[in-house]
Amino acid sequence: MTTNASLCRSALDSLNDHVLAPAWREPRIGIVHLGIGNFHRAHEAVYTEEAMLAAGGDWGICGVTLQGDVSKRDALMAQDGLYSVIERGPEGVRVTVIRALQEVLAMPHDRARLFELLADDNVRIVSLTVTEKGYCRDTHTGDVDLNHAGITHDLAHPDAPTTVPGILAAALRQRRDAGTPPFTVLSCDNLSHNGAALRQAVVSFAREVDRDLADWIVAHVAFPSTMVDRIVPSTTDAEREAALHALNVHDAAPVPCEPFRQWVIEDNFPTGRPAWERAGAQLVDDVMPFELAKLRMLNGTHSTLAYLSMLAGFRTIDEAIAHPPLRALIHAMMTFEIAPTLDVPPSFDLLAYRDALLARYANAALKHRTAQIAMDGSQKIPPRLLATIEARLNAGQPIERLTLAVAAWIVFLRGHADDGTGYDISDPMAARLTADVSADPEQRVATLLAIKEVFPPELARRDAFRRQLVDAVTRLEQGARQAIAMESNPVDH
Ligand code: CS2
Repeated sequence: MTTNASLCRSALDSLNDHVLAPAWREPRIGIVHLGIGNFHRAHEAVYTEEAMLAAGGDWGICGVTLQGDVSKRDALMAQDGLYSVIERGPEGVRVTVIRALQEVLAMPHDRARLFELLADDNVRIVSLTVTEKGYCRDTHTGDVDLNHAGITHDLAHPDAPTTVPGILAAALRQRRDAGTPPFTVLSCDNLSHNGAALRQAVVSFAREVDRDLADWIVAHVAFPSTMVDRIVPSTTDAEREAALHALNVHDAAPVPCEPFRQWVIEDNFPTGRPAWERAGAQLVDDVMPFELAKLRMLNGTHSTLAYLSMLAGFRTIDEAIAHPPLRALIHAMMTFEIAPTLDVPPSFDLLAYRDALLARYANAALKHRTAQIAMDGSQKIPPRLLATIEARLNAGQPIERLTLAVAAWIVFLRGHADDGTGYDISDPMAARLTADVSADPEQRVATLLAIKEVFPPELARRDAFRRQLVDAVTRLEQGARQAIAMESNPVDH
């Protein structure tokens, strides 16, 4: 059966089998979310809808895209904010239409409406998934990077901000000036101490424009930390077809994801929050152990798999993990090099966590592209891999597999796989990262180690690290599959 109908709220009655629960009261907007990408739509939005179904509350979401592109806004608004989440797992496919998203805005076009909502005291949470680069930080100080073009713009035009720190500072200034209680700012990005990192970026930006505002933010605004987890690839035609097949209406913006999801949240919301615990979120006092475990175990091995795969020619994570030597390498890397750096509560079984990750990677229905994970390496490598390497070096422990991962990124920057297939380097620092095309690995490693935005100088100075990196780059240049096989021994070095 073919149809021309598209998803819209008036068609929800015919979709009762594809919503979380048929009864639904349209909420007012209580959350503004910056960075309305696939991740948010398959994660926080789903938790929030379930929380509203279980416990009520006006926690409708207004999603904001910051990239100047109106196509996502238009596609979602044409569907009244509805879209389907397509869970793909070993048990099959489940298609659910999510209703929590009430409005979508595109910056800078909808600035007036965005600031109207940010001033509305029914909006009690501003959450974010803007990826590492959205924080515009100087990686060493953690303050906003005053040389960042967007920050320079926003400091010159604080009433027409374009960056995340600029938008949040302007919105909080509005609240302070109007005497409205501030919203809670909730980072959902893969950064260590994401709440504190965001607070520092916002406060350091505010300090440049208005010292009192900076002090007011420190005194009054909560920035809880979170650990977010769900593997959410980008959308392809396969999802649009799956949605049409299941719903018999067109969905231009479905989101694929794995069945697994996890959200650990520091419970610090002075003006309230949805009952996310009713949707399975863990509300805790200290997120740190969970955050670091996820960042180092999952994201660290994801990036490792991504760069080695780009060289060896594996297009998806499941294809990569099905290659026995690569699986053995990742297993050993987690067991011997990453898990020992983590200080988790006794109830957190790191080896079970490792095994669960390997099982998630093996999900052949998901087709999570390694090229997607390989993007933005300059932003991802430091928290995912370099922090672990530093911890191990400080403890006098070996770093072979972790170093191979960083070396794989360096070789990846040459722009082609071992079989000669070319690919683009998508990274805000791409020009600098690819400037040195010297054939000498020692020279290239030295050039990259000198980039302070990526490599902390204390680490770059360590001879043992530099030497091992040069060795690993040399081995990888002789063939990634061979280098993987050499590192796949299941032993602690
Ligand atoms: C991935 C993450 O694209 C990437 O860099 O490592 O998006 C990963 O899938 C999520 O953090 C899983 O929660």
